[in-house]
Amino acid sequence: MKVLIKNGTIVTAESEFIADLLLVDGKIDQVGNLTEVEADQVYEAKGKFVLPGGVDQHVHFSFEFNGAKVRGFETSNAAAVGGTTTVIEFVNQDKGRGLIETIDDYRKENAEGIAMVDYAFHGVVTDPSEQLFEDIPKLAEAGYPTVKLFMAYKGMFFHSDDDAIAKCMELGKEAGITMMVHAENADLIDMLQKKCIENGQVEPFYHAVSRPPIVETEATERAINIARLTDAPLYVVHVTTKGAVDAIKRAQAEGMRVFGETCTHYLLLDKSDLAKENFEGAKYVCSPALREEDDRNYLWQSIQKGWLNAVSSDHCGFDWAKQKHMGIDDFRNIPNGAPGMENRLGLLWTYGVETGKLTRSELVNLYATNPAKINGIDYCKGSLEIGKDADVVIYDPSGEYSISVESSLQGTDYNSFEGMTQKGRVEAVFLRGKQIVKDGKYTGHQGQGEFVHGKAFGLAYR
Ligand code: DUC
Ligand code: ZN
Ligand code: ZN
Repeated sequence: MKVLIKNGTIVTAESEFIADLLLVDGKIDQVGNLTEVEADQVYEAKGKFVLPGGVDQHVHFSFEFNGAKVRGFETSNAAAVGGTTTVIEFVNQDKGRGLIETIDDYRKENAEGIAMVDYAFHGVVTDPSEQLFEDIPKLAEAGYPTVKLFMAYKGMFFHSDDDAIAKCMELGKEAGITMMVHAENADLIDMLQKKCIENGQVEPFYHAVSRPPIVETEATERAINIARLTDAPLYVVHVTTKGAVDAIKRAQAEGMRVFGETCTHYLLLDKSDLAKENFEGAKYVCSPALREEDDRNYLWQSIQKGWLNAVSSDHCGFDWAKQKHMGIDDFRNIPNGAPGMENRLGLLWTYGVETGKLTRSELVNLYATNPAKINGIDYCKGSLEIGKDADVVIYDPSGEYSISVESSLQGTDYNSFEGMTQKGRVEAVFLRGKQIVKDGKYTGHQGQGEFVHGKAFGLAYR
């Protein structure tokens, strides 16, 4: 099967130029002036931008909070219409089992035959047992070269102590496995939460009050110190605050291999959203908490300067009417997380590229190329180089749209970015050469997504 995308402006992480792109049997085959080439499908892309399919390295399709479970891979067509062709999902280790068997089983039951975009996995440590430690050197062979540990969430089954982080780093570095942390100080949050509740401060806004920037800064610094002690690389997920970015910058200046990402909602939403009336604020309860303007501005600067390496969605699809309402009397019971995989590219385009904060190449690097490298899937994903998977997005920069839950495929009853303007839109998407989005609408089918085998020694080791 040959697809010829003609006359578009091809955007790579380095440059942009007008050219044709030929996709053959699911791979990028040629880039250039291809007027003589015959194809089964010709797509006219004049005036449009041709981007690599996005890699969203931080989505939750199985996260559970107080018994509430997020929407799963059956909603992954929302990623596709948002220009993401690969998602990387976090899978909690089953207690008493190793990570590899847990993820293998999860993959068969929850992703195969259901996913509508390609997918890979990060393991999440819940049980720092011998089984886990024996698995770490074998993770790359299984295709799962990244592992996350939660420093936050005291008392919850997925919380990890510092000794587990150190042990995982020690073992991981030999095998090229990247350790990732959710960096927030669990003890301090627990103390601040109790204080709020004792004072009758039970509303969603106090979620943010009990998780101030300093709890993230402290944990980020601690994680960096553990990485220093063990001489291992570190990847910090969802960085939201200046103090944490500065800790990462200092470590990088020392020559340490410390990397980080931020997420669309931390760039664009505000702590004041949590104060919305009639429990609307619960829609914005995610962790770390939303910040204020000074931190947001610093995050934009951080992605411009390369202090942070990627922008993810941290998509976490709880609904508001039932699940978020579990915390109507106590913000601690509101499931943490916000949906967003559908809007990542449109938002970065509108509020990054269109405002002059990002070049189109910087956007491509942050939303596709770097995430592929970080997770060891850049041998096939994240760029439009010849030989790579033909995952291609056609972005039409014309027109303005209003983001709304009404048109959303995320399967939740709200959209975190409701009412915000989006400039341009994802017009078409090809997944390994097959068109899965036409005229902005999903046209693929369940099970079309395939597992992507992650390789060891990702960006943090290069
Ligand atoms: N934070 C969230 O907001 N959701 C999922 C997990 C997390 O750490
Ligand atoms: Zn997290
Ligand atoms: Zn997350």
